[in-house]
Amino acid sequence: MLVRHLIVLTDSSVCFGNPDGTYIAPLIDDPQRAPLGALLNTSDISQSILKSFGKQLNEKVDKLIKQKFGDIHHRIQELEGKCKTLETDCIKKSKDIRDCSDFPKDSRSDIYKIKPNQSDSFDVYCEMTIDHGGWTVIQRRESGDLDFYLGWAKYKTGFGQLNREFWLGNDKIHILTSQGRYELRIDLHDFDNNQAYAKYQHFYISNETSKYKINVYGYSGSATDCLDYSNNGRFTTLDRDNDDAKDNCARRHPGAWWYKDCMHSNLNGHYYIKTPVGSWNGIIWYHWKGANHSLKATAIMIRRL
Ligand SMILES: [Ca+2]
Repeated sequence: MLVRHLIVLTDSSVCFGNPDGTYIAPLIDDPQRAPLGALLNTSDISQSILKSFGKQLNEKVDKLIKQKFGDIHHRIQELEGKCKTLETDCIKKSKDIRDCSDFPKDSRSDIYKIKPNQSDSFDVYCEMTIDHGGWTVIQRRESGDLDFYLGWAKYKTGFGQLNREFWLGNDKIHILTSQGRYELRIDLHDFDNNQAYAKYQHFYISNETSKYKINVYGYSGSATDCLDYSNNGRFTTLDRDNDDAKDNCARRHPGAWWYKDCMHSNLNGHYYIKTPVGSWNGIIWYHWKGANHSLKATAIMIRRL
C-alpha cells in the first residue's frame, strides 16, 4: 500500500509518518498542491478535506477550460480572418492570371488554373524553369502511352493528362494566342539523349472556322527551322482534310498537324520506341533528324511577350 499512515493535523494540513511515529515529510500542507492520487488512495482522510479539494479542483479545472477555450476561440477567429483574406487575394490573383507568364518567376513548374481573356478559367501546365520560365505548355510527348492519332473533336478540346502526355486543345491555344503577342518554344529529345530546341518570336493559331491556321515566324535555336514549311497551313486530322495534298496527310503519316503538302515536322505522329522508322512516319523534325528518325520526347510551349 502506497500510504500506510496518514496523520490529519488540520483541515488542510496532512503529514506522512512511520509506524514508530518518525516524521517523514509533509505531503500536504497546501491542498491546492496535493496529489489527487494520494487523496483518493487514502481511506482515512476526512470528507471535509475531500470536499474542499474537490471544490477547489473543480474551480481550477473550470477556470482552466474557460481560459483555454477562450484562447482557442480567439485563435480560430484570427485564422478565419486570415483565410478570408487569402481567399480574396487568390480569387483576385486568378482573375489576373491570363497564362503562365503571369505567375511569379520563382513559382515551381506545375499545373495551375488560368483565366484568359474571353474565356472561362481552365488548367494548364506551366514550365517555370526552362528559358526563364513563364511557359504555358500546349503539347508533351514522352512515353507513347497516349494515342495521338485522334480526330478533329479531340484536338479541338484537348486530351491527355497535363502532367504527362497531352494536347491542350486547339480552341484553348487559339484563345491564348488571341490575347496578345506570343512566342513559341519547342524542345526535342532523341533516343540517344541529344536535345535541341526551336524558338519562334511569333506564334498564333486562328479559330476553328479558319481551321486553326498557324502563323509562325522568327526562328532561332539549335534544331533548325521546320515550322516555316507549315506557316499559314490549316490543321488537318484523320477525319478533317484541310491540307494541300490530294490525300489526307494526317492519314498518310499519320498524325494531326498543320500540313500543307505535307510537312517538314509532325510532332503528333505515331510514337515509336526505337528508330529508324519508315520514312516520314513517327514524331518528325526533319531538319534535325531526318525523315526516318522518330523522336523520344517533345514539348511545345508558348509565352506571352
Ligand atoms: Ca488533302
